[in-house]
Amino acid sequence: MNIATAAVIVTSPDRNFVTLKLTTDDGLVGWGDATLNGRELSVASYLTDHVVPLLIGRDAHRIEDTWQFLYRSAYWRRGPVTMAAIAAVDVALWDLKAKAAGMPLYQLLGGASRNGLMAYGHASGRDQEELFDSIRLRLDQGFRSIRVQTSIPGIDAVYGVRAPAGDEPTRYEPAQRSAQPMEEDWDTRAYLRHIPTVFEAVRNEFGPELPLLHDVHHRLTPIQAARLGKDLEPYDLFWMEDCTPAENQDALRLVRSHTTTPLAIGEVFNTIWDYQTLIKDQLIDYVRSAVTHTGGITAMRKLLDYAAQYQIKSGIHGPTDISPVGMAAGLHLDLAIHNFGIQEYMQHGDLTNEVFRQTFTFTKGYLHPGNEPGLGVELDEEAATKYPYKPAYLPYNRLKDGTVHDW
Ligand code: GCO
Ligand code: MG
Repeated sequence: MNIATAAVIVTSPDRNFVTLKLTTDDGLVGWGDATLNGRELSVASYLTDHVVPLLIGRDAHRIEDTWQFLYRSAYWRRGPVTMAAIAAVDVALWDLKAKAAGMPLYQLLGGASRNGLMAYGHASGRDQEELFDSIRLRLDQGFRSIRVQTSIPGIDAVYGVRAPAGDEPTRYEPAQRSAQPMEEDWDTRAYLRHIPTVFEAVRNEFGPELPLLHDVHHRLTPIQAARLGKDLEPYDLFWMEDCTPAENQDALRLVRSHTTTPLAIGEVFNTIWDYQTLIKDQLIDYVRSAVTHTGGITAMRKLLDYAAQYQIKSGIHGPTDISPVGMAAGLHLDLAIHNFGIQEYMQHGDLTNEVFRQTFTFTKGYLHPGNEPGLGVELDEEAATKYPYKPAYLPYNRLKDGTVHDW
């Protein structure tokens, strides 16, 4: 089973996606997700210019060897572009191997460790009424865990809050199709004052059972994050996510020593090394990496097995900028590992679902990758050509005095 062709497909149904298609000499097709939000064409070029020529003629069964070859032979290791490119190759090879075996991928990873994967949905609102409506909508859709984000009085646009009324009420898409990133504003003191009042209101309305999550999106210093974690303790969060910018792993030591609110981190990490201190010193509770951005199934399996030794669980990143191919890869891994925690499920739009034909299911709050051989996702190339690439950027933040802050 040698690789005969490798092609990179860029398509923009509801948003931009980069997909790698590998074809073997015996006619099997494997898919890998290489989407890096706002920097899509860099990964497409990395693959087309530097990886595709190396793949032709290689034995598609040699997944570990191909991973090591791509990681080590580049000399320049790590980084989101490199690791997304390696991930795409790795996931496409796992798709091929599972198709060759006639099994869903999770079977090759050791088989199911559970019946389904608890997923959390996103709720947000510009005020309490909108937020409560949004939570009710997610509950009606079957979600049993909810991420809560709200507007902050005094701040015009806040991460995670859906577009103004008139748009589809549940759709939140962080990247905007435009030539320049949108500018948003930020005020940490206003945020720290407001958020605990939101969770108090949500608990009072929806009761003590519902798992609630919150994404801080890298906005705080360690001492600010420690305070927020403490202030949120009465509301029993499932996790507080990305509370500080992720580069400094030791920052979490200070947060950890002040609060029992569980901590999740890592959607912008791309290797196991970004977690080394966090895991061995048990500074976090959940690993937020995406298969797509962390070197694929091969690397994520090692990362999550390492985390398991320290009772740290998975919380795989599942926003809309992970394509259905990347999403399915995460679901197969989630089902197989022992230390599954929760899976983010942001739900793709109709156009995306037209381009990527999927077999994973969402029933009563639980995801399942399905039982088709491989990943269970096929890209419809004809449909993909209808949606050419459109430049889109994530927003960025400035403080009131104009200083650039973390988005
Ligand atoms: C999440 C994330 C996303 C990111 C986006 C950036 O927790 O789902 O924070 O919404 O902002 O994936 O590309
Ligand atoms: Mg996040």
